[in-house]
Formats: sequence, structure tokens, C-alpha cells
Amino acid sequence: MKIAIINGPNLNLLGKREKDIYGDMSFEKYLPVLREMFPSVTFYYFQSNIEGELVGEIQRTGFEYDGIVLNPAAYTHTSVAIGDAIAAIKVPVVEVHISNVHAREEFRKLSYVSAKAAGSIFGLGLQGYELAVRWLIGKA
Ligand code: CA2
Repeated sequence: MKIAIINGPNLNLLGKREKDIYGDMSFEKYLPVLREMFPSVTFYYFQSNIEGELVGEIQRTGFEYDGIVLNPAAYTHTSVAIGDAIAAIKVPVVEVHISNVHAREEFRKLSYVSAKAAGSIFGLGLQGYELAVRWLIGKA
């Protein structure tokens, strides 16, 4: 089984700043933990700060992988293009947010992704990615 994990802008700073909100582990440190937890899964990881690159990777992996775990970060709240890309592909997408977006600023309550995703997880820290992977495995 092949799962793509796609992270949006600024998530390359995980573990370096705003640790009270996003925790103290970088995604590069967390990825090997996930790989060890799910040895039967082939993971592909992509992070970008550029909206068009994220759209490109959603399109590409959306016809090649068995599922996508997507944290579009701030683009969640602004990007019609990312929502459209999810609607255009074949594979299930699980939207993950590390923080509880509903307990923060008003603008974070709007997601252009949730309606197109198979489901959404928020507020459970990095464990949200693990739960998303478990769901995708169960679905396959
Ligand atoms: O909670 C999440 O996962 C978010 O997608 C994170 C985004 C935010 O805009 C969304 O509303 C919720 C922000 C990612 C920024 O990540 C940083 C990590 C460490 C230091 C600074 C930023």
C-alpha cells in the first residue's frame, strides 16, 4: 500500500517555533516513527510553501497512490484550487490539522478542503497523521 503525506506552508518549521501550538517534533523526526509503525506501507512525503506545487502533487499522487494524508496548513482556509484538486482525483484524502482549528481564530474555522476530503482530523497533534493512515489502511 502506498500513502502520500502532503504538508503545506510553514510545516517545515515544526519543532522549531510555536511549540506550544504545534509540539516539539519536526516532521522529519516523526516520519521514521510512522514508517516503523506501518512497515507494510510505502510512504511518500512532500512539503511545500507554494500553493501550485501542492496542487501538482495532489494531482500526481491522486492517481498513483492508494491514499493521501493532507495538511494544507494556511491554504486550508484560502485555497479553492486545493479543494478542486481533491475533488478531481481518484483516491481518498484525509485532512489533518495538528492544532484544533475550531478552538482558534475565526478564520481557521473555514476549510476549502473538508467538504472534498473523506474525513478530517484536528487537534490531536502529530498523532492525527497516524490515525489518518490507520483509516486509509482499513479502507483499502
Ligand atoms: O494545525 C494545523 O495543522 C494547521 O494546519 C497549521 C497551519 C495553520 O495555518 C492552520 O490553521 C492549522 C500553520 C502551520 C504553521 O506551522 C508552523 C510550525 C511551527 C512553527 C511555525 C509554524
